[in-house]
Amino acid sequence: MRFLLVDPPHKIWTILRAWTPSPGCLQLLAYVEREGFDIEYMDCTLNDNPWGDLEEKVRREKPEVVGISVNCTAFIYDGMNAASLVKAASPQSIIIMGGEHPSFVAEETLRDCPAVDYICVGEGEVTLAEFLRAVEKKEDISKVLGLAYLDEKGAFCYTGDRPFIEDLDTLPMPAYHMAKMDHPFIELPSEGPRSLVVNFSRGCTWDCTFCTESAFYKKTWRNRSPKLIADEFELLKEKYNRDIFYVGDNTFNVKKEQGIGFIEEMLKRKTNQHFWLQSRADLVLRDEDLLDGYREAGVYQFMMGIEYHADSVLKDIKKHLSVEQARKAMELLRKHGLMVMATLLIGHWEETEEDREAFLKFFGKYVDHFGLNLITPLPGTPYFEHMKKLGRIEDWDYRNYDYIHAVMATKEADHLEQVNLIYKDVLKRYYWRPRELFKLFSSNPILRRHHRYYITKVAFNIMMHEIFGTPMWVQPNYQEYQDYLVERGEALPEALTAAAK
Ligand code: B12
Ligand code: SF4
Repeated sequence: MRFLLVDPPHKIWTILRAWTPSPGCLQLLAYVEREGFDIEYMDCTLNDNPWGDLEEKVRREKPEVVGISVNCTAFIYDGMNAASLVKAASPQSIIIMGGEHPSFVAEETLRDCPAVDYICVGEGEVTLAEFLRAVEKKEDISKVLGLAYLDEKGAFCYTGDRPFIEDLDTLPMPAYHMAKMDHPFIELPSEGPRSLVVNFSRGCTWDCTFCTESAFYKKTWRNRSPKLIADEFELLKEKYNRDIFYVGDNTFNVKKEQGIGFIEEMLKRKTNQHFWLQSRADLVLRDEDLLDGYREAGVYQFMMGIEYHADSVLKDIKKHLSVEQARKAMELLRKHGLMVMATLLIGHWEETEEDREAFLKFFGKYVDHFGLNLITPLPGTPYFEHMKKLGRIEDWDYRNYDYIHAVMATKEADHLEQVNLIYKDVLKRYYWRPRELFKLFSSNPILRRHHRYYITKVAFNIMMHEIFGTPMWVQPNYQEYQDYLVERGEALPEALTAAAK
């Protein structure tokens, strides 16, 4: 039984310009490898000829099962195109897709992309292993929990919820040995070539209306123990020379003990690694006594979803935070020598120019890094359902659901293009303040590096694009799927060309 897990070809985000092997894929691979399956991994974004290499590999090897991973809504068409291409190259291969977005909209995805045979709904490890076993032994697949599919008559079937894995420590070490860890794309350019994205915990116990993480894990949180986290960091240092990490856990320290354990382990191991963690302002306040410990253990930055400078908006999105708490947490972090990255949401329905002025004034004072986003109705969230009901969603092209393209207008700016201009304007007004420009010469090397990267690469690229129409940055090997189909020349089955998204 041969299984190929595919992370489809994606366009790397212009702002981060970062790529990383998906922690979810590496975890799935490690799990099914331990279960004894013959597996392979293809992170197509890294291939010189992403679509061509995928087609060629599948045509040649005809794996029995091909898994396709889609973790962002904005990536769903890449996943569907990859599924169509795989099906055309090897019609007998069974295709199973997984990840947050297809889990939330399983029926829509199956109907939109007939090449997808099954969708794994929710956490993937156990479902995938049971699914592969059932295919191998030709057993009844409808008995495997967590699967969605269309039956012969086209009716939507769901086998039922797969319970969450109780103890994440029972999972094996992610399969870094299967990733192209020395590929030059694998880094966060703002953090340097020895950086990487990792993920240890799953979920969050809050319920902010726009958040997929809390919806996907049904408001639960499970963590990996600090000892295993430290083992993973040690491996990444020793074997892969990585020492700067963006820890993708949405809320690293839901429990205080997680922070205590992490600090103790990292201080004990003395690996001299550096971490950018994510948390909430109220948890930073709760854990004030740990902040020095975090810094000594290598943490240099906390990213917090502070979102907005007005309590009314925080209440609307159910942030369960006050602006005052946010302000105190930002001050506290800086007092303890930790940098503040605030992720922020603009583009609210009632928002006015005066609000944005106040927004810039407030955040301009307290943040080291400005994570500006447009509030986006991601399928699966209560916010999506609410906006859909109100008829406010104007753009249904999921490619634009990446937090930097407007898909909804506001009361004041009634065209999406106006909202896009507002977004760019706020970004510009923030970055071109003297205070930000001084950061280019900061004595803090990490802050200096970040700002040099954002201003000289990202902001400059956007400015040149706007003034002279020079192209926006895109990774050198990027190819649109449609262009691949055209370039490929030889006729493809009509169904495949018609299915191209
Ligand atoms: C790593 C990561 C990235 C990497 C992408 C790496 C990659 N190869 O895909 C980078 C840094 C490039 C990235 C970028 C973006 N990201 Co990102 N990212 C993450 C992060 C931190 C971790 C994902 C992960 O591995 N999670 C852990 C694993 C366990 O979960 P999982 O991936 O869901 O996988 C499980 C299941 O879904 C399932 N599964 C998944 N695939 C498959 C496949 C099969 C066959 C099966 C059976 C099962 C299965 O099984 C897995 C194990 O249980 C998450 C946040 C988070 N904590 O999840 C955000 C997250 C996925 N990103 C998000 C977003 C929006 C983005 C961006 C589009 C914009 C932004 N503001 O950041 C950008 C731009 C993308 C681009 N064009 O570059 C959102 C997605 C929300 C959504 N529905 O769209 C998330 C959830 C963050 C958030 N809370 O908002 N990201
Ligand atoms: S605190 Fe963050 S991770 Fe938790 S529900 Fe809110 S936005 Fe999601």
